Amino acid sequence: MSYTSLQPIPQRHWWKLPAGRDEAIWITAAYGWCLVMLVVMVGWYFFGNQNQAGEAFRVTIDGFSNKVDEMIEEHQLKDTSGTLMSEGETEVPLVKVPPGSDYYMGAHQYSWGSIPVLELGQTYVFHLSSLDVDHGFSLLPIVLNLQLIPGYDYVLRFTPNKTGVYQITCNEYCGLGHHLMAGKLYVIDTAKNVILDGKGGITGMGS
Ligand SMILES: [Cu+2]
Repeated sequence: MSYTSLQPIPQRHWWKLPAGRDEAIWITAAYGWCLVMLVVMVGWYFFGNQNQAGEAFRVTIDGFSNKVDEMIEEHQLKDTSGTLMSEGETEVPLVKVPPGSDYYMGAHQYSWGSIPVLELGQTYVFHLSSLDVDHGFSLLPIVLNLQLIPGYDYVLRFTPNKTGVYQITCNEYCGLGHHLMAGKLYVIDTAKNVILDGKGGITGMGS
């Protein structure tokens, strides 16, 4: 039979009865697992490469914006005819900084400002910030998510280990054009002739 609140409970002080064997095993196992997870949670900080450096600096929007402009001015790619390379309706510049150097990415409504072209296996120091409101930097298909807040330079040391075209999306609602805020990042391998195909992709992969 079943009990409802209209009927008296089956036994007074039922919570004082000793736990059954099954229940005791379950509680012990769950508690043990909690302790394991507690240790592992701290362990993740020391093992593996999944942690970011957590390095950030206070900056001014104008100061950061100047850094972005200077970088684009100096390192925007040129095609064989010497024409500056860009993509899309809004002519987003393709920028290739020397390996080991800084890359300044200033997110703003509703663009990422530039398209990085990186060499496989080389380390770059990314500086990520916003030039207006809060934005979210999301690199796909790698699941890397960072919050970009105006006035802070978030430093990310990045060493790509796979060639390809990566997507950058904004994952923080930033205004009416938020859904348009899709960017991209190329990882090429010049030594192996995995290079830009000039049509929004790369060529020479899988050889
Ligand atoms: Cu957004």
